[in-house]
Amino acid sequence: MLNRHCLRILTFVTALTCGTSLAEVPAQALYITYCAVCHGSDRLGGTGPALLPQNLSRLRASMAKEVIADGRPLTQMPGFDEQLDEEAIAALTEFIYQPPTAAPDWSLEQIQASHTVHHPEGTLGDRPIFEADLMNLFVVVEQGDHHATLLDGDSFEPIHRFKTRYALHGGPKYSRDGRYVYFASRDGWISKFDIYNLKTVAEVRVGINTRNAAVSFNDKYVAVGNYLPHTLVLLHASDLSPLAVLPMIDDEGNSSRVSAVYTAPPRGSFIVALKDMPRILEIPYEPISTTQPVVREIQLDDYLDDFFFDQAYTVVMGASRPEGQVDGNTVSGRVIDLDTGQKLADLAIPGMPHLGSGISWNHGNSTVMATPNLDEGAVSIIDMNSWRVIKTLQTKGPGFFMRSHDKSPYAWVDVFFGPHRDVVHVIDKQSLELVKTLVPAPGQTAAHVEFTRDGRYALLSIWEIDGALIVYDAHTLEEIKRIPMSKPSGKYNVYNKTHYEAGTSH
Ligand code: DHE
Repeated sequence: MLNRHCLRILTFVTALTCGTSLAEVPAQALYITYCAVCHGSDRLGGTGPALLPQNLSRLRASMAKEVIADGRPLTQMPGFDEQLDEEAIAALTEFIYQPPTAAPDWSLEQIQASHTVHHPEGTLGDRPIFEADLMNLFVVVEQGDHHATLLDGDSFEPIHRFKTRYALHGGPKYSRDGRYVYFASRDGWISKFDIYNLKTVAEVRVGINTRNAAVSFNDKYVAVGNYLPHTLVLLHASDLSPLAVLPMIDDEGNSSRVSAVYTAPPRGSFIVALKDMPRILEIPYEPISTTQPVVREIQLDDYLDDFFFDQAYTVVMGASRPEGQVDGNTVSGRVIDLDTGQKLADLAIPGMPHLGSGISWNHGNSTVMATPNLDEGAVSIIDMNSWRVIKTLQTKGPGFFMRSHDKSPYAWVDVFFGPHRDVVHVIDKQSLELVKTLVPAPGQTAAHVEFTRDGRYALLSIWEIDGALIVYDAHTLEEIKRIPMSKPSGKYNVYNKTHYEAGTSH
């Protein structure tokens, strides 16, 4: 018996053989013929990524057309310009940006069906198969060809380069001993990689459009936040087997996307930011294993996401989306006490602070927090006792990532957007002044700095397909080494991440 897909292909083939122009073939039939085998008949993804509006929100339609016509270099995506004319490519593009008729779901059964254990626990050796300071390793994500490089943080020599899932997002997370690293892809894949043995040990697909993953400080659980469907998924960290799917639905039946999930080691809990509900959720690590996790709700006055936590995880700063007005001042953030659930302060920062990229350090008798701004060329420096903005530094354009290290006198901030995206600013942490502006590769985006374990060197990405990782002496600000890489994005030092360094994102 012919199923619906066969029927569509048949309609399409018949249309062609009858001399019908491609323009008359329904876009859905084109999709089934050319795309479904890799991207799934329901557009939820397969060997290729999901092709739904939510997954494509970061790809311009003009670029999508180019990819359909010419393919994507260094991936399995071929070009179709010989089979499809301009009108057919335009119709296909329009089709993939249309929402599906029914909201797609991704159930516990589908998660279970995707779960694969390549190397069960105990089957691989317990010692690293290479020599290096295991606490000074970096994982560098290379977006250009969807790979990651394990880099020795002393010699700055790559140890191993391996394939990742398509379009990783958010920082990869380490187990406490630094042996395992967990990656999340925007398409919902979570992968667990054994650094000692240089092997991916388990994988599971937990959603259709995923935000990020967090690992509990007791190394037992992985929590993953999804935009699609509206769920938080809890996994066993040992083999990534699913434990629970928590729909983000309130008593009235309203549901919300998860903006991000964070682990809060001193609290022994996960903290969940919601995009469409004015509340924060807290889920203690225990008793998650009962599959009836306790969920504490903190009600808010407005919608907050993009969180920055103080080092003790007693206070969270969240960005208000959209920003509000209090006493005639623009308020773009709130400070919430996580124990009492009370609002401590409004943050009077203009524009759109990128709090998730914020860093903190001691300054005089206080602690300050600095955040770039996604809307404006400004870095806001906030006193964490008074919650007042004590300084606003003008930069050459909106920045995305900020970084420092306890042992470094400097904080680095990139200029991610605009004509000066090749520029990186260096800020003196005591004078709170810009002391140097570097242009590492004129005309090429320079972004995302991370420090070595001892803070002596700062590593920066030239965020281009033919890009590079540049190693700087973090004191003299001189370039030490340039390592070619394919659009390197984030880089993550095992020590700084597992010790929750104040100068790095957590
Ligand atoms: Fe990210 C981290 C949200 C766009 C690269 N990004 C995060 C985190 C959040 C977030 C909540 C922290 C999670 C974590 O690390 O576990 N990012 C968002 C957005 O809401 C936004 C603005 C829009 C979106 O489409 O998601 C966004 N992010 C981007 C990009 O366009 C970037 C530059 C390229 C990309 O990879 O898509 C980007 N985000 C990153 C990186 C981190 C990140 C490299 C990890 C930072 C770190 O150093 O830890």
